[in-house]
Amino acid sequence: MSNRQTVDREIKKFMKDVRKRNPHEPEFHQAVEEVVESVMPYVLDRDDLRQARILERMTEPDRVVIFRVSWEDDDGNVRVHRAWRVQFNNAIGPYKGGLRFHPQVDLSVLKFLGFEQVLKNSLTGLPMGGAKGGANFNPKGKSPHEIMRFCHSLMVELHRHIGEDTDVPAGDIGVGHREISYLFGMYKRMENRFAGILTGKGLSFGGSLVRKEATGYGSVYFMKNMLEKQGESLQGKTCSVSGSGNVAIYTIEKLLHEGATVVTASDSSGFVYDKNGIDEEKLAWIKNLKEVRYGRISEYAEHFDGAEFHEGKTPWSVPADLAFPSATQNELEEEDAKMLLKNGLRGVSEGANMPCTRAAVSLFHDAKILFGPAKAANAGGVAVSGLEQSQNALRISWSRAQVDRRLQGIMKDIHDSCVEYGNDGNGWVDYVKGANLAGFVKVANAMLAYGIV
Ligand code: NDP
Ligand code: 2IT
Repeated sequence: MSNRQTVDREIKKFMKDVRKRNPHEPEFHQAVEEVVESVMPYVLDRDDLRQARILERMTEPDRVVIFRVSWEDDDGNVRVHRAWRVQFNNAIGPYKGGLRFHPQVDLSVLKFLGFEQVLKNSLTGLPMGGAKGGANFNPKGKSPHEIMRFCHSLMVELHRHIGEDTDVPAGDIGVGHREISYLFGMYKRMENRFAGILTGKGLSFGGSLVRKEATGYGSVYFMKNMLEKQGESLQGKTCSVSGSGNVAIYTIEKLLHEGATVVTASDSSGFVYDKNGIDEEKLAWIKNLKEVRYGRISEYAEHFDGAEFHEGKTPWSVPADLAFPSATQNELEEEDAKMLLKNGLRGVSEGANMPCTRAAVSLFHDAKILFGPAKAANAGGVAVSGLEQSQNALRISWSRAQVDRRLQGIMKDIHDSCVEYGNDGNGWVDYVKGANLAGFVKVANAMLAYGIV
């Protein structure tokens, strides 16, 4: 066993090199550092992994494709954007991971997401490598025709780099059912092939039941598993949710099924606090607002009595038993964590990718509350994407109940892997360490088996 000093020295040395090799990529450094802190003691004890420089190889993407996307807006102006596909690691299966359309997308964000995806996909137990892509394109305020032209133009390049046995993109922030449909339509036309090259497709053209709900449902199943281990349930718990997109909506829906009360939702303009709770009827209204009308969450407070809109704020000042950050990275900071803990917080399930800063996570750990890290807690989405790939390959469709049962089984298995690798021996589980180590070991062993490639 390496002693703590040696471990700390090696982590420092490793991170110095990562920062030097990848300057100006703070999100990527953040994601790598968290993993390296978890896995370094294990790596130092395995000569084979050290000699093969597995950690160095795993933090370097297999390849990054960068390309221009030109398109014409409704006023006839030519617009130019940049898009990326980061194919991070395919040791255990074809590259798999979402596409994000957001003005703040850059290489750092996509590398952090791609790196996380490698370990997340490994945790699902399904044969999927990790990738991420997207563009610095802001879908907000664009007409449906503009979105269509952008998606079509993007696929004209992307089609060369993907395929059902190569790389299978899906949705993420700013990429939902509408965008996936446009992307799929152009791929099919260009290649004259109908194949499972994207997931999150419409149900009439190869999509899977429960894919839309999977990330949010999975995040709640993960919390349920953590609570059950403590002999508790979701029944009667007060929950705060951030975001009001795909993940947030189906997190709220499953929390309602489980008898919890949800008092917040948000978007980038602020959050709504509904002290009476968001019920099924109000949730149906939010779905229409966000999935059909593409409107703003502030309208909720205008529509429902007793609800307040807090402009420019995040929901973490509201007292809650459980928090489900489900919007974006670093949206829950140290001060938010302090406030939540002061107000009696008992658990967090990260629906978004890396929504809590490292300082916030550290406070949650010190307080020994339940903390489900993103790569475990939000793995339900990509897991059902994997099930969509299986259904496409078999040319069959499973029922809603079949897919949901598999999703619940996968979330339980992920939970149990985290417990196995993250148990401190005194009854407390470090789910961050557990998820990082369980995800890492499988990919590392596969890479080792291939030799130096
Ligand atoms: P959506 O685009 O459907 O929703 C995103 C939500 O987050 C919106 O409410 C959006 O508000 C808000 N948001 C986005 N960026 C910011 C920001 N910079 N500041 C504040 N709020 C912001 O995306 P998803 O729900 O699909 O994704 C949410 C998170 O979940 C992301 O971290 C994503 O990577 C992660 N995830 C998604 C999966 C999926 O299957 N979709 C799977 C696993 C993880 P606004 O509309 O105002 O921008
Ligand atoms: O972050 C994620 O896991 C996703 N955006 C889903 C990826 C996928 O391929 O379904």
